[in-house]
Amino acid sequence: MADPVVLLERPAEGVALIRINRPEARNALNLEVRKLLAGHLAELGEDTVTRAIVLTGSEKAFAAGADIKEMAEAGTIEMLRRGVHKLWRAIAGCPKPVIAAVSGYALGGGCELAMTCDIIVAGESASFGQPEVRIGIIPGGGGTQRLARAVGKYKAMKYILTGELISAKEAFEMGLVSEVVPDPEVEGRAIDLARQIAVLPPLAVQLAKEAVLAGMDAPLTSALALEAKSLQILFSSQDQKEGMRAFIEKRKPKFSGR
Ligand code: DAK
Repeated sequence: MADPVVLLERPAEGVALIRINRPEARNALNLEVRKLLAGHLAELGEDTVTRAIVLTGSEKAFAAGADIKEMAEAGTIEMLRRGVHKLWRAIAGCPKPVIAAVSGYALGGGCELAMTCDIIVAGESASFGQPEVRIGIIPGGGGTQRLARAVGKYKAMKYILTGELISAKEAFEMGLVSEVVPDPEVEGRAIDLARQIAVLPPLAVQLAKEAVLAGMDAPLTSALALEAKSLQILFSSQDQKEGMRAFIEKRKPKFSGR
């Protein structure tokens, strides 16, 4: 059987691509897939070559949610024992930019997975949603919080309480996705964005991601203090000197990642 998660090392310099590969189950996220995703993201987060990561699925589904068949008969203690929330944390904790390339369905845990990414590129016929309520549960991978933070209380409530799907167009209009592109261009566009990020100074990229994410959870004054400190820290980096000197000397910068 084909690997349920495939890691493609270098579709472009400094870029890694992770593909969820269970098309026969609409890429439902079973434990094996989640563990593989967490493992790959942890490894890519640490290696010195990867600068940006693209996470994608197949043509019909980015991921249709957690694997319903795997959890249908589970009890509370079994759910506790599986520790799935720890895997979610590992996925969300990647220090490098992760770009979701979404084709087809991104539902339930699939929508939550996309929302742990930093940029979401969607195909025109992609659809998003948190339909958990329809099967007797609620979003458990961050959906109640990340969707409300992304689109606001009233839109989030509408979709979480009805389970109604969200078209790519609506998702873009409400701020749930970064860009909508023609279906055949989704992966290429995501790789292109990753390539743009991969040539930038990685410390600045990392601290920018950290400041945005940590700042969203903090009061404005603390968030602004975090931003100021992160900026000051970057003045110790060689890449800051190189970037600014290259601008002044009218040449292309050569970033070292230091
Ligand atoms: N789980 C398991 N199998 C799934 C699946 C899923 N989520 N989605 C699709 N499949 C399987 C179908 O059962 C079918 O399998 P066979 O019958 O061929 O064996 C195959 O994929 C093709 O599906 P369909 O025939 O239904 O394909 P369609 O193209 O007609 O429809 C669809 C695609 C995505 C609209 C439909 O399959 C669908 O509605 N899927 C379910 C969507 C859903 O309800 N998603 C939410 C799941 S609940 C947690 C954190 C998070 C979560 C849980 C815990 N913790 C931290 C503890 C998350 C929960 C969820 O995501």
